[in-house]
Amino acid sequence: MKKNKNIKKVYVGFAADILHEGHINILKIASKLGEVTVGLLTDSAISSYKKLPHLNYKQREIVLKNIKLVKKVLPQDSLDYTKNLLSIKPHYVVHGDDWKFGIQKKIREQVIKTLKKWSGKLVEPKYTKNISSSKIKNKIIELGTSPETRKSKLKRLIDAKKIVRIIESHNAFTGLIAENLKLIKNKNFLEFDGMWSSSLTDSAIRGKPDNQAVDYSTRILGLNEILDVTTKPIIFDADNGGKIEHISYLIRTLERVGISAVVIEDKVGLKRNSLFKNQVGVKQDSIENFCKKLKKAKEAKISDDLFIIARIESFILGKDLKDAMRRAEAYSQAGANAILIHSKEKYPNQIFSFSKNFSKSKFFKPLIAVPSTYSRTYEHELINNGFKVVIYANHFLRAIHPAILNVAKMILKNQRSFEAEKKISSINEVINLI
Ligand code: SPV
Ligand code: MG
Repeated sequence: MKKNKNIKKVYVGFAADILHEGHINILKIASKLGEVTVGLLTDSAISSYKKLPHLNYKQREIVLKNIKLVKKVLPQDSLDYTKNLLSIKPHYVVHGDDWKFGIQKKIREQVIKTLKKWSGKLVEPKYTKNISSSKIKNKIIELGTSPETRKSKLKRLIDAKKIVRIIESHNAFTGLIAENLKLIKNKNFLEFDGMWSSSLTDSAIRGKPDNQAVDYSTRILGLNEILDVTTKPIIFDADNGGKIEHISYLIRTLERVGISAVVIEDKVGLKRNSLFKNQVGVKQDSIENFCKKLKKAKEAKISDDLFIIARIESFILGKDLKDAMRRAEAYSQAGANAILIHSKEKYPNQIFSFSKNFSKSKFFKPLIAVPSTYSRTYEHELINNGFKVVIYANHFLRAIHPAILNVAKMILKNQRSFEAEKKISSINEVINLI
């Protein structure tokens, strides 16, 4: 059958995570103008300006393809419409008039400019009031999340984002800050993507050294309080995973509560924090033994969504790139889903030479950096050097420490708390956080 040349082409850009009557209204208007192609934003396009969608691209595509008002669904891999518009050359683009302001204003201007090239038109129906995906999503956040949904988020973020930004959280209060803080900088939406459950800060808040004196059960009790009030994914620092005979129980417990990733480091014996200057007496595991541990951990997990992350301590213990590479390839073959390459140098040269080498390996896995000592390093440098996850491993604890000391000194010195008022949040601010 010949294609009817008089049928007009209509383009609609959608994230379409939670479809509501506002979307249907747009589609009805669009389908009256001609055949509708939906440019469906990919997960990575969406996460460039707001949270990862609840439904992944494939799930959203299925829903849209089965709506009779829609003729075709195509991926739109950036917020900018230009690439798709140039290839389709639609007669019309339809979008709610809400994008005249805010973060999408520039995108709209670019659409108008592009459409001009073939005299295409922008049609902007009035925005449907009191309904938006963001409002529905906030309601969902109030309801919380399920372990399954939370667990799968890290893997999805790694697939969708240039870099996944993780911050240490050692209690529910800091968890809430990681969960809720959002910033717009140069029209970019910025937030933390998830939380790091650190052995160092979990020990420090209990007044104990980071040598596994605080056992897993105690740490998981604290973790539960964070899980109660947040929805973002959590990476658990499991030190060396404990005894090989016990590791499957740890993995199962963590998976059951909805942890997204477990980091296991290749050290043996009494644990000492990796950032300690003196690492005398600290031993690295043999490759063979550590691979056995990784395999056990892999066998214990139920779903592919849970990441087992192998942490390489070669650079911490003064060993060279060759050693780190040998381990990375072996750990990857043993089933690690990602590699955390640790370093306590002031500059990232060590980990960058590692990533350069490892990226050429057929056993390459996503890389994780912990820039505690090389804190001058920007996230864009990590991205350019092949890193997928950055963990700010202890910063909330280090933020609290000087603040508390300072206020404690002020109260002691002045023998009243008035002077400290300007250094602390108001009671209202604290109440409103919760
Ligand atoms: C932690 O935060 O407990 C870590 C990272 O394991 S480090 O302190 O650098 O060892
Ligand atoms: Mg640790």
